[in-house]
Amino acid sequence: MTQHKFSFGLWTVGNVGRDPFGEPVRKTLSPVEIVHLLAEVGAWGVNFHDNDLVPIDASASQKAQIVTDFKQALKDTGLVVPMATTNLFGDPAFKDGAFTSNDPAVRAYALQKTMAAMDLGAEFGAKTYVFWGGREGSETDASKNLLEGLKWFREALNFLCEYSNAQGYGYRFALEAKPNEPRGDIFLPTTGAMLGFIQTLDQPEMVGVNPEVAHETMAGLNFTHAVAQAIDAGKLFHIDLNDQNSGRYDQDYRFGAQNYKQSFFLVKLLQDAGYDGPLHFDAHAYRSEDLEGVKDFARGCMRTYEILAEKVKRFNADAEIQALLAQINAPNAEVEPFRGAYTPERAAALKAYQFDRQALGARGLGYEKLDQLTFELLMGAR
Ligand code: 3MF
Ligand code: MG
Ligand code: MG
Ligand code: MG
Repeated sequence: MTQHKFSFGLWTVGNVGRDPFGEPVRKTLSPVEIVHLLAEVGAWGVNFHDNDLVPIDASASQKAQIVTDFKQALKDTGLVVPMATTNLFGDPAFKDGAFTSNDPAVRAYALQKTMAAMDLGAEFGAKTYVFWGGREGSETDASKNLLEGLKWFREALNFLCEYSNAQGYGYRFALEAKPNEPRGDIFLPTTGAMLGFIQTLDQPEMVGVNPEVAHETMAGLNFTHAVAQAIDAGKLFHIDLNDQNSGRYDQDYRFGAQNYKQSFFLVKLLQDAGYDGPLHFDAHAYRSEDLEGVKDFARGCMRTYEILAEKVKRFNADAEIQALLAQINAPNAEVEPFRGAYTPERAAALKAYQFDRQALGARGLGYEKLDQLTFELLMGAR
């Protein structure tokens, strides 16, 4: 279990099972209890929002005690804190957003709260700082100047990049998109939108993304494709793994609980690309579970990733699958000269070449067979 950097947020295994229609079904665990639970199930790291660790109205002395106890728990268990983040969505002050609230005092408070949370994360050695926009968005666009909103969000991130550097924290920022919740409409709702936005920042090299399976999936998008775009851009700084049915509420299921095949392709992408950052499970146990069920949930997330990583190895070593892929991707010497950067000669040669269009369209691609072999491999039938 230690080969991968598996981490969980305090809010994940600590989830008490409250939902919009029902009260908590599990008792609140303290941060120290959660660290010990995570150590017991074999996790590597623990992440937190500022207020998962330190309640929003804690006094300075309460905070100092909490920090001391948490540090001791980390020391006792060997768990690390790879990532920290800010809760900019729970408090009523953020009902109209944080960095994009129309109220300049809320925007200033959001900056202040984030600096304090960055200080807290840095105390525990966190190197990734996540920004999930939460309530950055609107219900009615009558209420928002959308261009101002984007400008305010940019100003906040530019400010915080400078703050991180000035403090010597060495953070990399990871922006997390989520399309369907909790506002009526959310700004920058997809990983692709975040990637576009990052290029407009003062220090784009400091900022990447933290995509989450459930978030792209709930919008009916292919999450693995979003992650591929992030990897291609050199921007996959962190990842939130879980599972989700398309078109449903925010389910945050155990990784791999629903979409086995899609989870496999995601793990394959990560493994083949050599992603070696944290694998964070942003998920929680079914509401039906007690504390033992929470441990089953956490172990299940990690074990499913391990099993799928093993399946990736088998897929990459499977002679029949690899022969089929080699055939599908066979080079074609005749068109080889047309590949590469533009030159006037290459363009002229390509324009003059006669393609057999009918033959191109007539060729069967063998994807049915490939997909069936993939299914059989995943089911343990080969
Ligand atoms: C919401 C989320 C968030 C973010 C977190 C920052 C509560 O659906 O996914 O989890 O991941 O705020 O990482
Ligand atoms: Mg989420
Ligand atoms: Mg959620
Ligand atoms: Mg998340």
